[in-house]
Amino acid sequence: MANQKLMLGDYIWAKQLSGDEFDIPIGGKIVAVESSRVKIQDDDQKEMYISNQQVLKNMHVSSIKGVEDMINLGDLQEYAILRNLHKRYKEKLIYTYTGSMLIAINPYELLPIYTNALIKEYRNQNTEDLLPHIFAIGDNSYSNLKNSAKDQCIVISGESGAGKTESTKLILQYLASASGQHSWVEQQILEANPILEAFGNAKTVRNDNSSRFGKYIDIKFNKNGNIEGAKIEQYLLEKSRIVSQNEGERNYHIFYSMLAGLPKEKKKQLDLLDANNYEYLRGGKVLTCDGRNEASEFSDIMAAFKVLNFTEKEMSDIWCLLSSILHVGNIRFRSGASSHSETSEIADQGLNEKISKLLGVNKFDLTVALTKRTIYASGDQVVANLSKEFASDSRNAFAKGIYGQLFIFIVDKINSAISQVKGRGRGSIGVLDIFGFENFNLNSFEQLCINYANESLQQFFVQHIFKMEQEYYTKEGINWSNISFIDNQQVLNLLAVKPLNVFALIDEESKFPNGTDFSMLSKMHKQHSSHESYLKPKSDMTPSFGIQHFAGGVFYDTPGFLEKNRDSFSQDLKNLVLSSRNDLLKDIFKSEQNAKMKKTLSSQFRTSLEMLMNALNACHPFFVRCIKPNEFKKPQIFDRALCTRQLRYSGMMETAKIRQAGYPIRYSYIEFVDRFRYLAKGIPPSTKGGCRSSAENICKAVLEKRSDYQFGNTKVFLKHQDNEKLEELRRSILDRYCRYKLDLYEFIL
Ligand code: AD9
Ligand code: MG
Repeated sequence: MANQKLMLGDYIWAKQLSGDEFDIPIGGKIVAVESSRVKIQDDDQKEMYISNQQVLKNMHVSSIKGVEDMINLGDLQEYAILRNLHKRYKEKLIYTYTGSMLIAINPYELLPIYTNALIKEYRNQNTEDLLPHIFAIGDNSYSNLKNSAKDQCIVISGESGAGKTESTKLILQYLASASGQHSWVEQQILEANPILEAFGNAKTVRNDNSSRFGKYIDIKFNKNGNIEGAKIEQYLLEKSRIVSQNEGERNYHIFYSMLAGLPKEKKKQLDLLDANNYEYLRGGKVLTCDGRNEASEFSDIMAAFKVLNFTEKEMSDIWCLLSSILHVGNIRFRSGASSHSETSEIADQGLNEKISKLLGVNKFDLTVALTKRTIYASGDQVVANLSKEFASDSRNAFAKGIYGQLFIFIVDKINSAISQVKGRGRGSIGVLDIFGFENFNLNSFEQLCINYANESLQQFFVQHIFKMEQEYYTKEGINWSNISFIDNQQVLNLLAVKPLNVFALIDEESKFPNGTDFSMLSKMHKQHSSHESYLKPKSDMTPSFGIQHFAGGVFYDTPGFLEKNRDSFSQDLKNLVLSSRNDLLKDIFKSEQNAKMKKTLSSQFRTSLEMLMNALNACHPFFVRCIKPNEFKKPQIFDRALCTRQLRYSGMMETAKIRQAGYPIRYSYIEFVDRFRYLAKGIPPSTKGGCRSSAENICKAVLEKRSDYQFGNTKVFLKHQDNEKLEELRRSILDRYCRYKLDLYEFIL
């Protein structure tokens, strides 16, 4: 924006010279003007010099003030979205709408905005008169349900530590309070959470209370709008954490709580010592978690178990299985005596005895199940010895299998307590707290599943915002028929729809006895290389393939894929648990026993994802996008690059793209007349009224006849080029005036 007059007090957008990876323009207020540069103050109150060449344009009035709903940003661009959030975050306004979507930026401090009094305000007043809030989303979904009897869903997404689980809890708190009965089942639904968090959350480097599974809680309401029950669906618990943790991370909270909270006699009976005695708890080199009091957590968990009808026997069996897992982790193998092949045996027979007793199995059978493997081939059975290394793998598979099944059992048990719903009722509100898009240095099968889920949700989301944009045009009485948008159906087809799609190939190879990660990869390359969303690694030697996801390209390392997908628990281990005298152990593997052919992990996951998508599609959706503002878990720090990345991953920036396809610049008639009335002759000030016809006259006088602009019921809708033309003319008129009489500038603005 060279050769133009920049003025003190103006708000401008400027290109940053030492910008971050995204190079998003910054916004700021001019606080000093020099001949070839200006000094601006940004949203962190930082001052910096900007050369005239860096200046892009003046800020739209809506951006200067900031808006509660980004739909009202007159210039909806990435930089405007980012600045609006930044400005508000600094003012401790962590919530901002984009239509019915809510953006929530983790404050990393306790704000005084979650009181019961506030819940009442959101319930009793028009939410449009109140600040954007997670309670308003709860309230809108609840009111919608009551008024329309259509099922509602709230999709909460964001990356690890962004605040999804906290938001989920706040919504549940709101719904329980709003529906207002304080019934037993409400209590039970709220008490499910401490149990789920104990068994499914852990300290990670990103979040001290990271959920390692996805969940969908569907809350059912009766005809009067009271909570009647709920159903929890869980997705893809991270089982690898049971046996190993990265540095600085822990195993699931429940282990530490159990060790801190169980009475002495019980611990003795289970042969439990302190946490540092267990290999499975030592992997990450940390045993404690800041701000967590394990003993008091334990009593909360016990109380919650009781509320959810877990019997004394079940609880006792749960401690028994968890203790066994810890003991199993301490099993070491040594090479066996046989000289023919590599064999192994359990080094510590005392430990073997202890575990056998706890699990109610024969100690000889336990040794055999861990150190040998029966191979079934063309009707014959051959028993092979396992080396020390393979025996350790088998031990880990055993521990992961037990914990995984235990987790499923616990969720089922909770469901049996809370899902006693009679009849159809009024409908339901579902809350989805799911893992966001992931792209690490090393991505594996789990990331492929997670990103596939996000790809499906993105499709759902884009369709929704596109519809929302259309509805806005309709409301304004504007023709929107020529607007199209790009969706990600292509990627979904590649992953799971077209013949021999990525998941189908993985599954096929998993079932094929001779299938290997390598044979799977070569089939994959052969089948999909020409697909536009399929990425081949730079070198043919690299064992990976890539997918161009909506949020960026991700390469997946294939070693281990088939093993993970088979999710196998050897027949030997299965036979062992089925021979157990421990009721719970037998019970949790019952479903495994009945299934003739075990389903692969990806087919289980795809089935549950399909069911989820069907459920969501039948609902009126709300979206909550949680944003992590910085990597330090600290309040008041807004890292622009980090936030931009998340806004893009979350698809939030799609709203800008869809907007660009239509009429991106909007002014209310008053704003328009205030800003541009000097561009045409004889236009009265906005205070005199008649703004719509004034706006029409201005456009007629300034813009070309063939220009594509429209007059809506409350706003003028413009394309970028027309807006620029108006701005340019305005600047040159101001410039001319300013040379003579500076005051007029204030007057016109
Ligand atoms: V993960 O993908 O499960 O690892 P979440 O669920 O997105 O992650 P979580 O809700 O657990 O993140 O939030 C992380 C931490 O941020 C919490 O433990 C709180 O310390 C903090 N947080 C999140 N939301 C709020 C809030 N509204 N107010 C205050 C918050 N603190
Ligand atoms: Mg979470």
